[in-house]
Formats: sequence, structure tokens, C-alpha cells
Amino acid sequence: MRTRKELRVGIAGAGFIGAVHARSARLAGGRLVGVAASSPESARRAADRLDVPKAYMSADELVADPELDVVHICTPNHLHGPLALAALAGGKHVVCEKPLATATQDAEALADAARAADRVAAVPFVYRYYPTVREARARVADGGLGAVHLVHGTYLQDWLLSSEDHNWRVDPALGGASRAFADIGSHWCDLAEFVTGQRIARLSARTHTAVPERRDGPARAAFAVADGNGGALHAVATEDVALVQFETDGGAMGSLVVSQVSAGRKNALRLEVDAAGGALAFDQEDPETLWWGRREAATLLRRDPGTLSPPAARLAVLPAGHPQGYADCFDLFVADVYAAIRDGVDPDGLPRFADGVRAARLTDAVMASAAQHAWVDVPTPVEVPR
Ligand code: SOE
Repeated sequence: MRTRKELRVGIAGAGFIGAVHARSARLAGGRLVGVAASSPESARRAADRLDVPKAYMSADELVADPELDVVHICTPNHLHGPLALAALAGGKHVVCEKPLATATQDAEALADAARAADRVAAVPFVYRYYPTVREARARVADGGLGAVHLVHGTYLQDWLLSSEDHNWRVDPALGGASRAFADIGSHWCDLAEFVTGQRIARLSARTHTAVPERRDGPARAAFAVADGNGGALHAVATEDVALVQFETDGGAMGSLVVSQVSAGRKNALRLEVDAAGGALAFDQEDPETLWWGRREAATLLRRDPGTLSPPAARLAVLPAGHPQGYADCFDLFVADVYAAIRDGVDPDGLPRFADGVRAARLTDAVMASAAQHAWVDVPTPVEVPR
């Protein structure tokens, strides 16, 4: 009977993503001890919903619980930093939703604290876990595509299209100074750098608030449809749209359109890498295939464990024709985190706090460039040992 170290898990935050973390933690062999939410009553409802024994009085109580080995932080963004720091101080491993913190210096302090505490500390840039993304990364890395000329794409959603749509992310005090770029542009940039192996070295950005006023209304989950019971209109200080052009440290050019007000687009992350010997394109809403373009033809490569490169096949847990999706990415991500905790391994492509710091620095550069209407250099991370 194979026995493996039991991991006692707490989930701080009971929204849509907290439930996703809870499911993946269970599938990775974690024992869910308890959940915290915005109030004790909300935590009790979440404990019932998630079939978890304990409802904490607060997230602070959860991260201080000596009976936990791993804490998943799924609260609104402004709480990420303090909760992650407290969890690390208490000797826990941490999975913290992006953005790691709403200020770069706080994100850097968290990465330093995780290293000092020798804890596994990860950020769910989970789109890395699509096997077709790993296939694209492997084909760029093996040199088969040649020099990368252009990296471009979009990340489009429509859940904030109406002035009736409201969410804590809109409020800079809860979500941070940047909304659309920090929330989803960060995913796209993480994926672009992950697939190409290149870093965005300088960028020029513009941001736009397309919906200048929104109704307060009861805080609704991401993607929830407005029920028309909104409160008073209030001015919006965070961006709905970000346009970014960039140059990489590998000599490529790039562009990105980020929007949370694009009607009909639900979670449309698209990335294309155009190189000397061919092009690859990934669509998060159609992740079972990878588009491969050459001068003489264009092909749809299928996610088939039997034909994928080894780094991609590792994540292809279902046969071809049995689609893997977003939840599978989360399961594979948490399984890698727990393997790193249990076995001290360094799973290929595991996004850690250093990647959260990178996202924070890119966000700072986008906001600075948009404010100055100028090109801005992006500090290239010093690759620190895990
Ligand atoms: C809302 O924009 C959201 O849930 C993001 O917060 C997630 O990071 C993204 O994966 C899906 O959309």
C-alpha cells in the first residue's frame, strides 16, 4: 500500500476559484481541514458546500492554524500579501492566487519570505498546464521553428461589459491599481514568456476605461450576470482595456490586446508565435488543438499523448478525443505543487512566487507607460535558485 505524506489543507476564500482550488487539492491527495470566507456565516455556508469539517472565524485564523500544512489563498487581491506572509511565517506552504500582491515590493517580500522559509510557494498561472501550451513551448525550445520574429495575441472577456456589472476587482482598494491587465493580461504575458523562453524587455501601453461608471450593487462573483438590483452609480478608476506593444530580450516584437468589455468573448486567451520556420497559435477556448502554420500548409495538431513531446505528454492525462479543460489544468498544477511539497522535486514549468513578482513588474511597467505615454524598460528577473 503506497503511503504518502498527508497534507492538511486550508482554503482562504470561498468564491468560484476557492471551490476550484478545493477540488484540485482533494484530487492531489490533500485533506481539506477547513475554509475561511468574508464572514463566519459565509465560511459555514462554504464549509457545507465544500463538505469541509471546519469553518474558520476569519482568514487570519486559518493562516495561523498550526494544524495546516498548505494554505490556498483565494481572497480578494488586497488580502493576498498579508495572508501569504502570515502563512509563510507559520511554516506553511502557500498557493496564492494572482496577483501575488497589489504592490511589487510586497510581491518581492513574499518571494523572499518563501525562499527564507524554504517553503513551496506557487501562483496559479494555470494556462501553462494545457498540454498544447507545453507542446508549443517544446517546439520553440528545440529550435525547430527558428528565430522568433513576432509574439502577439489577445485576452478578451465580456463579464464587465455593462455598467450594471460590478465586482471587487473594479475597486482599486481591493483589486489594485490595475484591473484588466493585472487580472488577465498577466496570464497572457506569463504564457508568452513561458512558451517563447524570452522576456518582455520594454513596452509601450495604453489603458482605457470604456465603462466610466458602474453601479455599486452587492459584490458579484466574476462572470456573474448582473441582476439589475445595482446600487448607486460610481466613477470607475480601473481600466477595462489595455493595449500593449513590446520588444523581447530575444529580438522579437509583440502586441497584446486585453479587454473585459468585448461582447461574446468569455475567456478568450489567444497567443501566436511567428518564427522563421513556422508559426504556432493557441486558443484557450479551443485547447485540444494547436495551430501550426508553414508557408506550404497549416495544420491542427491534436492533443494526443502518443504524439506529443514528452514535456507535453506528461500533462496529457486523457486519451485523444477526451477533452482536457480548465479544471484539468488546475488539477495538474496542484498535483505539481503537492509533489514539490512531498518529494522536494521541481516540476517542469511550475509557476512560483518569482513568477508572481514578474507579473507585478510587468503590471507596473504597463501602468507607468500608460501614464507617461512612453516606452518603459521592464527589469529582467535575475533567475534565482528555487
Ligand atoms: C476574471 O477575469 C478571471 O476569473 C481571472 O481572475 C482569472 O485569473 C482568469 O483565469 C479567468 O478570469
